[in-house]
Amino acid sequence: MLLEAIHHQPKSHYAYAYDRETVHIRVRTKRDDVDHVHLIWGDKYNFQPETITTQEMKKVASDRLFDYYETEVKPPFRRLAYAFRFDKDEKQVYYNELGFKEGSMNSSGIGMLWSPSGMFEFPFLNPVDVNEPPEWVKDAIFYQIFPERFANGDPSLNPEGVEAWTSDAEPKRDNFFGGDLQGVIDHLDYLQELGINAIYFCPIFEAFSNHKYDTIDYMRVDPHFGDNELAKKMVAEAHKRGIRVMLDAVFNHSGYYFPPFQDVLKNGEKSRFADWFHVREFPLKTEPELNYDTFGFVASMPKLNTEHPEVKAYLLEVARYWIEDIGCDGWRLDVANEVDHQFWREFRQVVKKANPEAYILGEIWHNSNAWLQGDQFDAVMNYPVTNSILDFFAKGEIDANQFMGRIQEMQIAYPQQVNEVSFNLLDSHDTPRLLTVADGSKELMKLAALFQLTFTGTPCIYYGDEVGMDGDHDPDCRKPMVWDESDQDRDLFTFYQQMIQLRKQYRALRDGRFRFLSAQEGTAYTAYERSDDKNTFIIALNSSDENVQFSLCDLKDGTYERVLIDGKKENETWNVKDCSLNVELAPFEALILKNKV
Ligand code: ARE
Repeated sequence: MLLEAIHHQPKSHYAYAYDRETVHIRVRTKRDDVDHVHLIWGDKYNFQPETITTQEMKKVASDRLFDYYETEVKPPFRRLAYAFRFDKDEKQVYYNELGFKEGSMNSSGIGMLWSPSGMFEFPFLNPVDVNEPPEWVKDAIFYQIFPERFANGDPSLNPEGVEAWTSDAEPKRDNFFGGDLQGVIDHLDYLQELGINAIYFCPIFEAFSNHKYDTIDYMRVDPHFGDNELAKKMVAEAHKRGIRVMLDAVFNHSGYYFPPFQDVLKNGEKSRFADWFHVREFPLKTEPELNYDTFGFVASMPKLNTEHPEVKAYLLEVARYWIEDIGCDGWRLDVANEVDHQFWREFRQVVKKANPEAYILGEIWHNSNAWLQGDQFDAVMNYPVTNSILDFFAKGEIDANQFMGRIQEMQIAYPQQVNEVSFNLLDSHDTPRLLTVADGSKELMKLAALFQLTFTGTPCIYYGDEVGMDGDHDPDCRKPMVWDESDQDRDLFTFYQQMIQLRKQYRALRDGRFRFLSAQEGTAYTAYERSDDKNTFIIALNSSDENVQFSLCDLKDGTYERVLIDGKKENETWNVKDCSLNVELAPFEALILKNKV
């Protein structure tokens, strides 16, 4: 047993409150190194041999190097003292805060270990500290809209020099096509037909550029998009159709034409806004290098000093206004990891007070645990999962075993309630489109989307993917939406519609348990199970261009029916006997089986 590989950290994603009565405990071991792991737990004020419970932990994830075990406990007095026991062959090793001890519980020496002061502790489960993301997000299927490119509903608002909305239009860094909020309202029925029930809007506030990440006025809808009244109407119209609305908060930096920044440019040190930004010396200059902080090295995006009380008060009022007065359901936070944690803690208080059900989503491309402890964000844009899905299904760069490792590594990286509302996207306005990443292969695109739509977490579809739009890196991924049905891929639309419908119909596909059933080294096929108390789905996906045959084991016996998606016509029945099933898949085939009830 490699003790050096064993890891546990109290009060972290290894030991956290899942809800107001349940604590999840996890521990890591070297991969394939132990036979069993047990959690030994009791009340920290009554930790006696007679009162402690020993319960087996379940192996829930494995990556290349490690296995991860998990169990849940509902401590009657909301507090815990605990230790672990690892079994391998005849050997037993105990592990608590004092370290490791070999032997049986009664053997000499172990007694020492059992003083409560040596145990790991979960000191108290205080309800206010429980990370409780809004329930609705588990059921949400988001659709991302880049407002300048979705639909032009009011040409009278067009910016000067607007270009024609054609299927071969070429998006550039600085050209405009005239998309607006009326255009969105006009197409809410389309979105309803597709089945999505939440929209993520890229910024809609007044700004200079076509992407609007360079805000001029945070309290005002961009005049080329409409006005605040129209935004309110749009939100109400969306709500009528059961669609929630999330806006983009660009609080890390303002735009160049943000009046306080203009004032600093003009008045330098004497400006009453001089401390609103991070200026190293006055007057401001951009050559030979910037003497103020910005987003990246973009001179037109000066970084806001979110520690400054006035800046804070201003931005927190913005946060409140769009939720409380306009009725929006959440915020996506731009460049979230470069803004101070303290600001986000206060932001959360304000937003949740305005609407306790609001969703707070950080834009962070990396492991984000520091923001996901319940005091800042509900979730982050789950780019590590995006990249794993793309690398396996769309690019074929990793095998099933590496795919499983990377997916499970992310699942174990966060508390489970965070995974349940993680924002799982396959592309966005910042990346090439899914179809382009899949090198134009619709079959591979469908497999990636199928995984996304049957996986734990909240899926988001980038506008136009559902009708076969392609596009490379920004700005190419921001083409005007294809509205002419004859130019739309209707087969793809139907596929998305069916998958969305399926996810909406079965809770097991949203927040049910997820486990891999097949993920062999060197293979380009995988299988997994989603299940809850009622339904069990077995899903097998072949992203290779060959017929494949494999067997699955450790399944629930019974009769399963094939779920008919993607043009499959025949009704098929499958039997799982002795917990196993043989599967044969044609090239790029997807098989979804559901237990017959
Ligand atoms: C424009 C051009 C780019 C050019 C850039 C620099 O389009 O091609 O490289 O200028 O001059 C917005 C616009 C962009 C615009 C940018 C600057 O949408 O079109 O780029 O402003 O004017 C990192 C950040 C992450 C950020 C991405 C882009 O961590 O927060 O970079 N994403 C948000 C938005 C963007 C937005 C901004 C930030 C600025 O979603 O749309 O850009 O408000 C790795 C790293 C990540 C990195 C990621 C992507 O994985 O780990 O940290 O994200 O790559 O680069």
